[in-house]
Amino acid sequence: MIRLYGTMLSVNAYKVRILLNILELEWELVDIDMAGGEHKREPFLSLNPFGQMPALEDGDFTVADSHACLVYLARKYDTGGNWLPADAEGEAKVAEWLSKSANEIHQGPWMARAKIRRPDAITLSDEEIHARCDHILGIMEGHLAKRDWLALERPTIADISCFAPIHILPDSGYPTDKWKAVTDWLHRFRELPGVIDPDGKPFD
Ligand SMILES: N[C@@H](CCC(=O)N[C@@H](CS)C(=O)NCC(=O)O)C(=O)O
Repeated sequence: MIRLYGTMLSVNAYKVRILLNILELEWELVDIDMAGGEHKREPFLSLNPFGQMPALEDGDFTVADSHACLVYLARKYDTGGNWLPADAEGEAKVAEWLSKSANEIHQGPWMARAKIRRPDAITLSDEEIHARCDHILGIMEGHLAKRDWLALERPTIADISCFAPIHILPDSGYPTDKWKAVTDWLHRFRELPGVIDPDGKPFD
């Protein structure tokens, strides 16, 4: 049984929950008491010394970081390579967007949500966070105006990773509907079989 360490509110764990559900894998969530600091002490630190969620355990194998978890699950269990292609060009294109997700999307859209949940920890102004969201969503808008999916002709783990923080962005006070191509992409992604909302339910 695969065990995902995280919380239902963690956006980075949400990325991994989406793929686990799409691949119809058997798994369980090991709920981490973030308020109580469980992720900052052992035994969690042995899974991820950075003290961040998510981490994943599959038998004797463990891996931390949402993108590493996505890569592992896709390579191990999606043997057709649909979600993570094995050819150099395809894999590089997916990596391109995983990198954007870990950097620009984390520093903008993810931060918007983090500020609402932990205003004590995030001291950036709303203006700065919204400017960062404008920057990355503007680039995505131009990119998605010409294609349906971020990396390839089909959805990949790059779309999963970028979808999670951008889907929940309106709840953090940033309107994504001003970006038409991004809005259409979010809609297309929600329609895919197995995609779940942050509560773990299928989209209506
Ligand atoms: N690069 C990491 C970032 C992980 C991350 O920031 N996780 C958040 C939850 S969504 C967390 O654990 N925050 C608690 C902390 O940093 O103390 C990933 O993609 O997994």
